[in-house]
Amino acid sequence: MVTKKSATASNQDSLGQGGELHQSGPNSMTTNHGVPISDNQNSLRLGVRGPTLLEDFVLREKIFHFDHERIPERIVHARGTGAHGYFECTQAIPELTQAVVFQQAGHRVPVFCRFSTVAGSKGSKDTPRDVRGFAVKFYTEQGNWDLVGNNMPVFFIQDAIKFPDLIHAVKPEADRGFPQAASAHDTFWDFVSLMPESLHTVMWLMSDRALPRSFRMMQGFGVHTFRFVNEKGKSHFVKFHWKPKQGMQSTLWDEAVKISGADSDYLRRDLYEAIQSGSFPEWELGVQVFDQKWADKQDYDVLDATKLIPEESLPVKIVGRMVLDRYPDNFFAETEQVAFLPSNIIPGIDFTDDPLLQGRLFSYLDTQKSRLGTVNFHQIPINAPRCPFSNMQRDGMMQTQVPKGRATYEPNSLDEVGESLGPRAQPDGFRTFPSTVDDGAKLRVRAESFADHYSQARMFYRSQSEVEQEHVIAGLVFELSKVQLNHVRLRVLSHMRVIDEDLAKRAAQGLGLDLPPAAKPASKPIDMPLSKALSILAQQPPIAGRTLGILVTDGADKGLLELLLAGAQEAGVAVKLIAPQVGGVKLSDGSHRAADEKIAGAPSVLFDAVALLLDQEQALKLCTNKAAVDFVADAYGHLKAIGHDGGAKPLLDRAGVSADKGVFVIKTGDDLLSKVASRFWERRHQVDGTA
Ligand code: HDE
Repeated sequence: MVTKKSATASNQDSLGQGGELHQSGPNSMTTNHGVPISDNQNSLRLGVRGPTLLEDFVLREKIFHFDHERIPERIVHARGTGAHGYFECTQAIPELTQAVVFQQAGHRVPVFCRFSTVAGSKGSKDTPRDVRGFAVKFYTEQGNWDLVGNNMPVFFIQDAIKFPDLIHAVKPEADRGFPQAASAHDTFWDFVSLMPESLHTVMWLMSDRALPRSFRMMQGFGVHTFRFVNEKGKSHFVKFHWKPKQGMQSTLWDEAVKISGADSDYLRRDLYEAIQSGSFPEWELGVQVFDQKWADKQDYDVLDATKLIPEESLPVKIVGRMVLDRYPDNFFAETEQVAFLPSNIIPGIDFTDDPLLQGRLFSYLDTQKSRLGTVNFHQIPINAPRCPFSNMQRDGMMQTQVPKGRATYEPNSLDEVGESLGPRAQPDGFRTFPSTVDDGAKLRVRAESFADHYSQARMFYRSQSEVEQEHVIAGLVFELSKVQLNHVRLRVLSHMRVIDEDLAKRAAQGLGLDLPPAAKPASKPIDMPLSKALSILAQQPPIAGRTLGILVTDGADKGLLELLLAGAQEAGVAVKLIAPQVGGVKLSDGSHRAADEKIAGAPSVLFDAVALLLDQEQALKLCTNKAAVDFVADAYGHLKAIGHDGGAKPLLDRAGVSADKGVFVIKTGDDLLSKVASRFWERRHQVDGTA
C-alpha cells in the first residue's frame, strides 16, 4: 500500500540540506519576474495526493518556457560549433583597403567563428561527406564584418536562384525523409548531373576535402570575388583564404563512417578539447588581389563562384591571423543564435556582381527573422556590434534597447532645442563603390563567360596525388552505388568522361558498368596548368595538435609510458590513455594509473596514431576482446603509425598486422611522435583488396 508522506519530508530526503532552498541573494532562485521560489521540487496541489492546481504560476511558467526552448534550425549549415577569438593584422595594406582591420600590423579585433556541415540537421553527425561552413564575424570599430565562407573555394551553382533546388536535392528525399546528412542518394546525383556547373564542386565533394579530420585542420575560403576599396576610392578585386597553422588533414572514408558511430560529436569535441587544453587553433588570412585587367586575361570569369583562382597564377598574400582561444560559455546563446550575414561589410570592403553573392545578400538577413523570430536579432549579445550603433529604427518584437527622446525621424529640428539627440549619417561612413555595368538591359540570362563547366573540374582532379585521385574515384563509386536510378549513374559517368577519361573508366569499373557516351559540353574544356596547392597530401602536416591513443594493460612498461607522455607534451600532441577498464591499470613498477577511456569507448579511429604498451600475458587476454582487436586492426587498416613494445605481439598477430615502416617497436618515443600525423600509404594495398 502507498503511504502518504508529507511533501516537506520527502524534499529534505532528496536534497539532503533543505535549508539551501531558502537562500536569498545572487544564488536565490526566482521566477522570470523576480519572485523568490520556495520549492523547486513539488508543484502546488490540493491536499498531499490531490490534483495539481492551475494557480501554480511557478509550475506554469517553468513548463511554458520549456515548451518553447527550441528555435527553428538553420535551413542549411544547421549542425555546427563555434569559438571566440581574435583577428590580428600582420601586414597592413592601407594601399589596398581602408578596412579598419587591415590598417596597422598588430591591431586586433575580437571574432566569433562557426564551423558547420551543410546538409545534415542540427542533431546529425559531425563526419559525413560534406562541404564545411567556415564563417567568421569580425567585431570591428566600424561595425561587424562577416566573412561567411566554406572549406572549399568553389560552389555548386552560379546563380542564387538555383540554391533552393540544390538544397532540396541534397536534403532527405521528400517522400521518405532520408537519407540524413548524405549526398549518396538519387535526388542529389540526379540534380547535379543535370547541372554541369556543379561538377567542379562535386569533384571537391568526392575528394578528401569533404572529410576533414578536424575543423582546426581545414582551409577556409570566402569563395566569391569581393572588392577592396582604399581611402582614395580605388578598388581592387580580392579573394579571401584561411590557411590553418595546424596543416590540413582528412579522414579516410571508412574511418569517417566508424567515427560517426563512435562519437557523432567528433569535430565539435575536437575543437572544444583543443581550446580547453590551451592548444589554440590558428589560421593565417591571405588575399589574392587583382584588377579588372588581370581578370580579363583569365580563361574563366572571376564573378563565377564555380571557379577558383589557382595560387600558382596569383599568389596568396598573408595579411593577418586568427586565433580561437575561448569556447562559448553557452552553446545556445552564442553558437546557435549567432547570425552571419554576407551583407555585413565595413568601409573598405565591398561586393561584386557575382550573382550567387548578390542572392546571398538577401537570404541571410531574411532567414534570421524566421530563425531568431525578430528583426531585433542584432541585439542578441553574440550578434551585437562591439562599437556604438544607433539609428531611427524603433520597436519590433523583443526590443531590448530603451532609446531616449521624442523624435524618431530624420531630419528633425528637435535636437536644436536640446529635446532630442538623434543620430545622423556620416559623410565618411560606408559608401558603395561606384562600379559601372556594361549593359543596362534587364535580362534573365547566364553570361557566356560562365559556360565552361569542365576545365577547372579537370584541373582539380589532375592536381591531386595518386592516392587522392584513388579517393575521388572511391567516393564516386560509393555514392553512385547508393544511387538506384541507373540512368543517373550513367549521366554522371558521361560527365566524368569529359573531365578525365581515366577517371571515368576507373569509376565505371568500380561500379561494374559500361562507359556511356561522353557528355557534350557547351564550351570545350581546356587543360589548365595543374595546381599543387589543391592537393592536401602535397603539403607536409605539422605534428602539433594531433592525438595519440595509448592502449595499456596491467604490467605496462612505466618507463616507456613516461617517455611517450613527456615527448607528447613537448610536441603538442594530445594523449588519451585507454585501458580494459576506465579505473586504470597497475604499471610495471606497481604504481596505479587511471585511464581516460575504456577500450570499447575509444576505438582507434578517434586518434591519429596509436601506441600499444602491453604486458604479454594481458595482450593474450585481449586477443579475445573484439574492441581491442578492432583497435589494432583499424589503426592498421587506416594506415596509421602503430608503435608498440614486445608484449603487444600476440595482439598484433591476432589483428592481422604485418610489419612495415609504420608498425615498429618504440625505442625513443620520438620515433612514434614524429609519425603521428603520417599515414603509411604504401600499406593501402595490403588492406583494400588490391594487393
Ligand atoms: Fe549559405 N546560407 N547560402 N552559402 N551559408 C546559410 O543562412 C544561401 C552559400 C554558408 O554558421 C543560411 O543564417 C543562399 C555559399 C555558411 O551560421 C541561408 C546561397 C557559401 C552558412 C543561406 C548560399 C555559403 C550558411 C542558413 C546561394 C560559401 C552558415 C542559416 C546564393 C561562400 C553560417 C543562415 C553559420 C548559411 C543561404 C550559398 C556559406 C539559408 C541563398 C556560396 C558558412 O540564409
